Amino acid sequence: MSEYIPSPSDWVAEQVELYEGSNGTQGLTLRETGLPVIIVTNRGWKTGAIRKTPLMRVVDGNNYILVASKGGAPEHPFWYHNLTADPDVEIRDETEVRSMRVREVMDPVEKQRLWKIAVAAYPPYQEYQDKTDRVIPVFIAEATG
Ligand code: F42
Repeated sequence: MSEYIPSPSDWVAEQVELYEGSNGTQGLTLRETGLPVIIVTNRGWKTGAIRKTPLMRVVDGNNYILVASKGGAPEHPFWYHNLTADPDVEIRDETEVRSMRVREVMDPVEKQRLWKIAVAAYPPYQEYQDKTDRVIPVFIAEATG
């Protein structure tokens, strides 16, 4: 069983600790925004380690939209590479944990539709995209089985 390596970014690791440690009853929002957050458990493509990545909760029906924004940084977040290498993840949404499979959304029409939903849920995503020439990737996570 691979080990869990917490994020080196303290506030992120602390949110995961509180969210998971409370079985999905605390630490459920992005700090003072009050906006809901999910925890995506993914596998490090280099280390094989378990990584836990909080993301904004953006839903499309029963699916989740995962936005690799990283605050509009010039490079993708590491978890983008993890998901690309191994699309099988676990998503914790409060007390519910589901096995899901992700795929990067490549079709421009589908991406436009999902991007609109994501920006409506978390408007800063648009600011992030406006401030970088990196095209922010979007994944859709669908239930497996
Ligand atoms: N980030 C987003 O991109 N989108 C969001 O909607 C979002 C919401 C959010 C809400 C709450 C919260 O607490 C954080 C939130 N974040 C959001 C931040 C998100 O959780 C990540 O911290 C951020 O996106 C950066 O992702 P990252 O995977 O680049 O994280 C870094 C800090 C990290 O964990 N680095 C590790 C390290 O040791 O430096 C490596 C992690 C890793 O996956 N390593 C791979 C491995 O094999 O283990 C190898 C990776 C490689 O390519 O080398």
